Amino acid sequence: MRIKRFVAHSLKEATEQMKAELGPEAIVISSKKITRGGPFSFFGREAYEVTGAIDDAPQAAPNTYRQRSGAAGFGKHLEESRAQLDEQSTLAGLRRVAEEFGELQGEDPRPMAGSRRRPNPAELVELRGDMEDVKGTLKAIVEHLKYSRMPALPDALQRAYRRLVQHDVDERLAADIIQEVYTHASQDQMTNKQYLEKQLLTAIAGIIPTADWGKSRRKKTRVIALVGPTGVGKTTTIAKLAAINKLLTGLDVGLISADTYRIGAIEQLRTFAGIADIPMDVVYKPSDMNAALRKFRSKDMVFIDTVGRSQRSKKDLHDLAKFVSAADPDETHLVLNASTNVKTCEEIIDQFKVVKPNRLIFSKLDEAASYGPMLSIIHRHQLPLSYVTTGQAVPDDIRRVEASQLAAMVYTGEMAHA
Ligand SMILES: Nc1nc2c(ncn2[C@@H]2O[C@H](COP(=O)(O)OP(=O)(O)OP(=O)(O)O)[C@@H](O)[C@H]2O)c(=O)[nH]1
Ligand SMILES: [Mg+2]
Repeated sequence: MRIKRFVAHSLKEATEQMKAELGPEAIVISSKKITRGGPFSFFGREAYEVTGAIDDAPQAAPNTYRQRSGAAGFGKHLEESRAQLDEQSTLAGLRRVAEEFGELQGEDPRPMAGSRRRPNPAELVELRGDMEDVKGTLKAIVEHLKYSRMPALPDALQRAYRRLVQHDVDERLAADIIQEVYTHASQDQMTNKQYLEKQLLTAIAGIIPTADWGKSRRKKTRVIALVGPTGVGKTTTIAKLAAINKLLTGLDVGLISADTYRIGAIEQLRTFAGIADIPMDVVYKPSDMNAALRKFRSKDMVFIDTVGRSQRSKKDLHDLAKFVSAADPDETHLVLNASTNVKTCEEIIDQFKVVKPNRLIFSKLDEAASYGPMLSIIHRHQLPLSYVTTGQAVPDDIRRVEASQLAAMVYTGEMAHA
């Protein structure tokens, strides 16, 4: 890959220079107006800088993909490309960019290291800005190479890969899913869009762990606790579940509130319990939990509402864990807001391990821009998804989603119909 900067009085002129020098296949990696002084300032007049690149490495010939990558298919190839990219292209590119950068600046980068002169603050600021530019340029190159190195993959699968990534599915996971479809499709099937989409949905569904809905074999009463960060919808979800199980399924249900921390929390659940005519008890300390559960021992189901806690407060989580372990629930559902980014969800799951959740509930799907993060999280942690909630209405806005429905939601970006 060759990378070069072009400076001219207009963007058009700079782009034309780039095409003339690097060829018509060259791509613009970045462009900007130059306002500061320096070697590109054209003596104080406005100037435009275009950084162009051309990948002069030979491309894989179409349809040799399958032969070259063998049974391991696309994912392996992508991994190889990534490794190659990381270890060779990127490093070599980095070196070249650094050299070209030095040349363009008219400086030899080495004297800095050897000389005793300390750069002044203005130089440091400029250097930092330049480094940011280089970082941005390299990121763009990596993106470009990633896509330009999979040209032999059938169009339908390339589109599917992009669609999954656009819907916020982790790139590696998306590649694994595409690989699964690619390695199992014949040459004819590769051109059948409907077939590929069906296989794709099956592949996505295949990586979603499913919850075991069997009744507890330990005891008659199924004890279900909901835990999670603040405001994710734990109490509302308990109201929905309790109402459905009592009013629609006809089960005998009890409620326990262990949230004596937040002002109004107990009243919130008590109001609902009154409306739905469900008995409710309040547990102020972990040692009271047993007595409350004993009171409800003839019930079919007991739901325990807990206090919302930040994943960043170890002490609070430790206290919460005492309440939960005193209840020894059959199911502990960790509630996550579907709009929370993957990194934060990861942190929540890691920190909430002290309360030993064995199910996930994603709440507020009605507010989420995409469902890809849910797939990445469920898959990575192998925690089955028990419910999703889709609005504030009790009890309507809650549902179980089958793996196939979730797969369709992730792929289409639309909520699946019940
Ligand atoms: N849009 C939307 N709002 C929801 C959903 N579920 C709950 N909410 C709203 O989210 C807000 C907080 O809900 P709560 O049930 O009190 O949340 P919580 O997790 O119990 O909160 P804390 O007990 O304070 O930690 C309320 O306004 C609910 O109506 C949902 O699925 N979609
Ligand atoms: Mg609550």
